[in-house]
Amino acid sequence: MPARFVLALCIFSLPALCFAQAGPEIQGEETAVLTDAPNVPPPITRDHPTKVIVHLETKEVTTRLADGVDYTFWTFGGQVPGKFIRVRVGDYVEMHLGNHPESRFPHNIDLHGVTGPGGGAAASVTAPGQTSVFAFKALNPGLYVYHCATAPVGMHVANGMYGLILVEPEGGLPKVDREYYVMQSEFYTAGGFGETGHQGFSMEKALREQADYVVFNGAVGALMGDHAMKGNVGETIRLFVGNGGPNLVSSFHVIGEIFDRVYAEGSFDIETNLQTTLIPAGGSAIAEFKLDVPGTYLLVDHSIFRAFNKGALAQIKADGPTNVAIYSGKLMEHVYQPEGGAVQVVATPRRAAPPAQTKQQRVEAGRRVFQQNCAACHQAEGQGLANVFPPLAGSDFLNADKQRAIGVVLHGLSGEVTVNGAKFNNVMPALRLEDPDVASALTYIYSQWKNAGHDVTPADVAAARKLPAPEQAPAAGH
Ligand code: HEC
Ligand SMILES: [Cu+2]
Repeated sequence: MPARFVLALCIFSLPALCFAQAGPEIQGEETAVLTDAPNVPPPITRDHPTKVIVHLETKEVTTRLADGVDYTFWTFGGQVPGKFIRVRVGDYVEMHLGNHPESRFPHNIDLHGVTGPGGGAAASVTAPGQTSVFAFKALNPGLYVYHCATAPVGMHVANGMYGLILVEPEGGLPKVDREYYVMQSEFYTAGGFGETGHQGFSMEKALREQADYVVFNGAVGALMGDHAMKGNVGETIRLFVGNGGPNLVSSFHVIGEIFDRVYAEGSFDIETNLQTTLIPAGGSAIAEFKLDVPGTYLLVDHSIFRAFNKGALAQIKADGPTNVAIYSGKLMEHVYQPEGGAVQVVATPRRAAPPAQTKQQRVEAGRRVFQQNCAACHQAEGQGLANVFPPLAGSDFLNADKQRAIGVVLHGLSGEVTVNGAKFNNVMPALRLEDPDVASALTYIYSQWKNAGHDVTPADVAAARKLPAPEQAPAAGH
């Protein structure tokens, strides 16, 4: 085809033909399969580039940020993070960005996988009720963040406007058993963490980078409990992880797993055997690991207060047979213990004083056991932490059943529990304490904060140890 004729076609709106001139030929046309997190579109099996049409809709929706907390999210596709887009290197992508008629603001899209000014931002500014179309060739393979870049950019991103686009390399990615889409981001709300009701965006906190919430997939607990990601022992998991920011860098870590392979920062250069990988704001990583032993694995931002106090927790539940050659099942690795090694009572220091004999002695001895082993999570006055750690002070759950309370300390607790009308769905690890310490801690707790005053003796604990562990949702104590 004569060059001048091709140029004329380029100008007169047949750009696919232009691209056909550079690199392998574009063959055919398809509409992209888009998915909501944590799902990922199927791998690409084509061995040639094609024209891919992507229909993406920006939409402002009010929904759950945490239990009892609503937020008005601005989204790509109705959910945070935005739809996952999967194409192949060399593809010619025609992006149709529609802005829902009920939107209050114009939006656009800047894809980090685009070579061209603004990553498509200026070409895609779209008023409510309109659609913009632009096209680009996916020149570089990688896992890329896309986000809204309409002014004020920070606010559009802070409200939830980001997602991931995967540009597969030639020949695709190695086959794995399961792929998931996880995106971290933070929210700046008028009220503090857990303050109920509809919460507006706080520009002031965003400027100071003081996030109230740091979450995976747009809400506290979005990937916990019934919504946990799943796998089986023997399977290899691939996580496509993005960080929407707007401000914070993620120290992405899976408690109890080592990443066999990481495509750091979303580039297809492989690093092996990593514990924690940094994901910049506006960046990504692909982490792969084989599930060797069953249990619940926690995804965290290892800037750890974000995990246990601001929501940056997600779960993968692995089913299958135990393998004591790899993991004995007696050493707890599921939950990180903030401050003072709360759970790590490998050996309680020997006391000069004889073991507590009377109830009063147990109350006195129990104060220390409580402070060293329980207070990091349940707080100094047993008041707990909204949405994360249930209270022990005045706890109806605790007071109703002394046997059950002993069991909680011995075996841990997970799955949903309701304490004083509030729901918790978190993981308490089994605590490795000796019987007299368990007895003292509980006797102390029962004697405090208007609790029921039960006496728990070492004999009670010894008897409870002989009973089988109660059934629990995730395998907290195995
Ligand atoms: C690593 C954090 C952590 C530590 C340390 C911890 N707990 Fe818990 N505890 C939790 C979590 C989380 C739950 C709720 C579990 C769920 O949602 O299923 C819980 C629940 C409980 C409950 C039942 C709910 C309630 O509030 O009555 C009791 C009783 C309890 N813990 C007692 C203790 C005692 C006693 C200690 C110290 C000996 C202790 N915990 C140490 C995290 C912890
Ligand atoms: Cu926007």
